[in-house]
Amino acid sequence: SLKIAVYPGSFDPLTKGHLDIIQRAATVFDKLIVCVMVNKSKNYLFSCEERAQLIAESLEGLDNVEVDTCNGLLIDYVRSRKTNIIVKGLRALTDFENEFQMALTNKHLDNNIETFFMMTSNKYSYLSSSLVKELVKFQGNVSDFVPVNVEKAIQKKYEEGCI
Ligand code: COD
Repeated sequence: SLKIAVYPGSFDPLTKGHLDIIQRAATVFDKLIVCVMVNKSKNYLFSCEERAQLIAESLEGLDNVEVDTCNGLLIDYVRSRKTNIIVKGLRALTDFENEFQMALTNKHLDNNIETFFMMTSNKYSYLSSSLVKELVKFQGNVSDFVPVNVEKAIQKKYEEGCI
């Protein structure tokens, strides 16, 4: 049977670190669904639709990757896509604690759920969406950290006074 995996996140906005996980996970699973979701502890710069649009624009050549949005519970979404596989990325120790808590909570809610962690690539290990937003706020160059379409979109947010 086809192995379908869900890669959930805030993606506010997509970085080259996220993209690296997407590209690598797409070679491991038959189909990868990138799902833009809500993390209650975050305030978002981009709307859910904007975040999904920026991801979709960055997926050129990745034919087995789909983008979706959901504002519900992750495990409900995963089940609705007829799979039990979640993919997450891991950067430093700081990610571990959070991801550990979420993976075990999801497992408790549905024992059938399996979370797979992919180690960040060394060159993106320090990269985060919040770092990118901070750089743009002070007009630092983020072209090494985000795809070109994201760079344009975030610069526009700056010009609109949102950052
Ligand atoms: N290299 C590798 N991986 C990276 C990098 C990088 N440079 N940057 C980020 N990642 C990974 C993160 O570790 C994470 O796995 C993923 O990419 C997405 O990261 P973010 O920061 O965009 O997304 P988060 O952490 O805010 O996403 C949290 C969710 C939205 C998935 C979570 O809150 C959730 O599941 N929400 C839905 C409601 C729900 O079910 N809540 C209960 C959860 S137990």
